[in-house]
Amino acid sequence: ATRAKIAVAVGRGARVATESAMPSAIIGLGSNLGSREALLRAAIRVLDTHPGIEVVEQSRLYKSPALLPEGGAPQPDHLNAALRLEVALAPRALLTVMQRVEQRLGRERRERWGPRTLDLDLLHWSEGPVDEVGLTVPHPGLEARGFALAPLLDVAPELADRYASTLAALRPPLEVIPWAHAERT
Ligand code: A4P
Ligand code: MG
Repeated sequence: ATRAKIAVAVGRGARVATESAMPSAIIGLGSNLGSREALLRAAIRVLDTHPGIEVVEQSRLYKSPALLPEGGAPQPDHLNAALRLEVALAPRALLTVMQRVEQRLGRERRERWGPRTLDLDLLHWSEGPVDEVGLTVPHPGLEARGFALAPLLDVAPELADRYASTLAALRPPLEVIPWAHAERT
């Protein structure tokens, strides 16, 4: 969505939207089934068409082996990325939009941690922590997951003080893949 559309969404009397005036969200995207990169790209496009959401930055694309639950069957590698969004929505409303995008792009919700066509997680919210039923931000898994932290830091350098040493200690098995070539690797 354009900045003009967001200014409309926040209503009359709102200050002209500038980068610093809008709350920002960092969201993580993941896919390990189907046309993985195409699904991530489609999710980015759909999110950006929402009148209350503007995609302002996109991370590099990362490939990593699936982090599995104890005793879990093997799964295909994941592709992960992160986006910085400027949003004119409350975090709960943003999560609802994210879940609709997951459904629209065919996520099969069979089992927790199961292979998924598309997984969208709200990793960070600029206005502070959120702790509601069904919504915890920062995302509870963030500090343990290199595949979420690495793309997050691509688009949120202001969070390096908080997370860079955690990411370095994890030494995750991540590979950076050029966007638009992942399906050929
Ligand atoms: N929920 C609460 N807080 C949040 C938040 N900040 N963002 C609730 C998103 N959702 C949040 O999520 C279950 C419920 O979490 C939602 O109803 C929402 O109200 P889900 O997406 O349905 O379930 P899930 O994704 O299967 O579980 P979870 O715990 O989110 O797993 P993750 O963190 O998504 O991990 N390995 C690699 N290499 N790369 C991956 O991306 N991903 C996973 C899944 C496992 N292994 C992986 C990867
Ligand atoms: Mg999830």
